[in-house]
Amino acid sequence: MRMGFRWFGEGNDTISLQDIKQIPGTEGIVWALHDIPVGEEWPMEKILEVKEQADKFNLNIDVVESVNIHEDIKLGLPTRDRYIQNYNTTIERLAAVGVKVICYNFMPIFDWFRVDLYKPLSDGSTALFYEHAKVKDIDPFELVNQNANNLEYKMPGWEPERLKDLSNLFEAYKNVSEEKLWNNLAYFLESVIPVAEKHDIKMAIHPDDPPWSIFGLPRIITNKENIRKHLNLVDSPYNGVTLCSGSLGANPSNNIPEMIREFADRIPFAHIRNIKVFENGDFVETSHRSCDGSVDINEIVKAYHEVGYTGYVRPDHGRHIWGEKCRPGYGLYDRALGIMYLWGIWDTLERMKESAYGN
Ligand code: DNO
Ligand code: MN
Repeated sequence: MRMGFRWFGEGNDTISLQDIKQIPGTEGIVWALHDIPVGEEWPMEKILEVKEQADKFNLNIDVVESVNIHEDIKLGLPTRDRYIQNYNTTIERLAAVGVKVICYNFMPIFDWFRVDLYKPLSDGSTALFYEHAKVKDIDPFELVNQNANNLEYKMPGWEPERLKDLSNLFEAYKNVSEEKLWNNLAYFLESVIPVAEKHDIKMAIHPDDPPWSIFGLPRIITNKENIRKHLNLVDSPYNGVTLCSGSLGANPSNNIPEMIREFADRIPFAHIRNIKVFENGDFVETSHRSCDGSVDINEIVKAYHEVGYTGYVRPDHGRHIWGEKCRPGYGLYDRALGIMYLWGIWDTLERMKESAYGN
C-alpha cells in the first residue's frame, strides 16, 4: 500500500507539508484546489503551484480528492454537458502533472454529514458524531446555517455559496429517484471514463456517508451490491471505487473485508478509519485501533495484504486530540497515529509472509 495524507493546501490547512513529511511511510499528499468553484476547470497554473510545493518535500501528488461533481450532472440537467466537458479538461490537466487517481462522490447536495463536529469523548478528545434521531427530525436548513456560520473552515461540500441555494436544490431533487441518479451517474461515467483511460487516471468514487438516504435525498453508493453495480456501469479498470471503511462501516451489515476481496483490482484508493456504531444507529469516529470502534481495521488491513494491494491509502478522519486546533476530522495527531497503526499491522503481516517462506 502507498500511504498518503489529505492536505487542504497552503493557508487552508493547519498542517504543513513538513509535518506530513515527518509521518513515517507517507509518500504523498491527497489534495485538491478547494477554492475553485465546483464545475469549473482547474487552472493549470494553480495545479502546478501545488506540484511545486509538494516537490520541495519530495511528496507525490498522485491522488486528488476530490474533483467534485456539479449538481447539474447529478440532477441530469441539460447544462450538465458543459460541466462534464470542464471535468474532462481537468482530468487532462491533472494527468499532465502525473496524477494517477481522482476521488469524487455522487452524493446529492451534501458530502459527508454529521450532527456534531466536536462530540466530547470520555478520554477528553472530541470527534465527529452522527445522531440518527436528530437527522430524522432536524431541519436541514437550520443545521446548514449553523454550520456555515460557525465554522472557521469551510467543510468540503458545505461551501456557503453553494448552500445558499439550498431550497432550490431540494426542490430540484424532488424529481430525482434513485434510478434517475443511477442513470445520471452512468451518463457521467460514459463520457469521463474514456478520457480517464486515455490519460491513465483512475476514477474512484467515494461511498455515500452515511450510506443511506438523508433528508429524503437519494443515495446510491451504499453497499456491496451497489458498488458492484457502479463498477459494471462502465466495466473498465479506470472506473473504480475509493473504498472507505468508515463510510461503509456505519452500516454494520456491510462486510468490508469481503468487498476488498471481491473488488481488489478496482480499488485504486482506500480510506481506512474506524467508527463506533451504537444500537440506535448513532456513530462516532474513534481512533483507528480495532478495539476502539466497530470496524475491524485489523481484518481490513489483512484483506488488503492478502490481495497484494499496491494502491493508495490514507487514514481518513481522526479525533481532535492533545488540544489540537484543526479542521474538523482532519488534525495531524490522530491521523498520524492511524498511519502508524496501519503500518504496524502491515509490516507484521509482511514479516509473517517472509518467515512462512523461510527467510
Ligand atoms: C469521508 C471523507 C469524505 C470524502 C469525500 C470524497 O469519509 O473521506 O469527505 O473526502 O466524500 O469526495
Ligand atoms: Mn472517506
